[in-house]
Amino acid sequence: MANNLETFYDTAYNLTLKCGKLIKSRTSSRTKKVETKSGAIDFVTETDQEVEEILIQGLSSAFPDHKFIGEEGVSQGKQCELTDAPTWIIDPVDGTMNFVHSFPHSCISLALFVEKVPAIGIIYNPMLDQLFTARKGHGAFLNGEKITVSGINSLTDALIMMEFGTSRDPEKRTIILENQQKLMPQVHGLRALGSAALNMAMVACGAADAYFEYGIHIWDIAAGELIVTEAGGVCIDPAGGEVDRLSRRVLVASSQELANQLAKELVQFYPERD
Ligand code: LIP
Repeated sequence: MANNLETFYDTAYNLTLKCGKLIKSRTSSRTKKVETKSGAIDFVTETDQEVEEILIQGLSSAFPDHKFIGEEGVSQGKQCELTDAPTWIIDPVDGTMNFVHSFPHSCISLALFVEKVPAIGIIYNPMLDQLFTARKGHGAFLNGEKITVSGINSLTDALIMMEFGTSRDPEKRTIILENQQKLMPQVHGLRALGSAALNMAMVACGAADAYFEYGIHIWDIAAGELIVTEAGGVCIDPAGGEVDRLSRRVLVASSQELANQLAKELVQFYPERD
């Protein structure tokens, strides 16, 4: 499988660069075709759909026995089922709201899971030419340079990423505001890039120290989990304990100590599982 992983990685890498060019060529367009999905501000564009099709077509022709979980396929009714088979987990444009507004923080998030654990992770922001990569056991990289988490192990020294999300659920919104109120006096600062994958990439390269969110999906976090852990960080459930990739909840941090402190502080929210 090791040799195969190299082939899987090389094929995914080249397809990601090809799709990045497509996204970058369209980011400044003011005539994007935008539709809504689960709610009034949960957007999908023709670029999201086209990139997912290119990735699935390219990977399935190269590896016919591989399976796929893609954001747009699932939103059109395909199964979101993770088996032991090699499975590509795809968010074709993570940060679609940012893409719609030409705000340059969107990325392709692509991961390969084998026997239900991540083996390859790729996060590519073509607008800023940031290519985050990881292969299990081989470390994490930004544009080919090795990256590591900050190692910060105290909330009082931490820059925390958290999101407002694209759901207008009043209970969730209340809990987001409660967590902002609780954390603001204790941490260095709160930030939101509008992309789960890019938030996780910031933790992986030490530009932020932790990120948590309720309401994300496996395709938002699949690549980021491996890139963070290969950079020396941790990925857990926001209440502590093992991450459950279909629970729509995630917390990553530069150290277990920081993860535990943050989990202890958070007001919890439990979305309906995928
Ligand atoms: C986005 C996530 C982000 C979340 C947004 C949205 P999308 O994914 O990356 O963390 O806050 O609500 O779900 O929809 O742009 O692929």
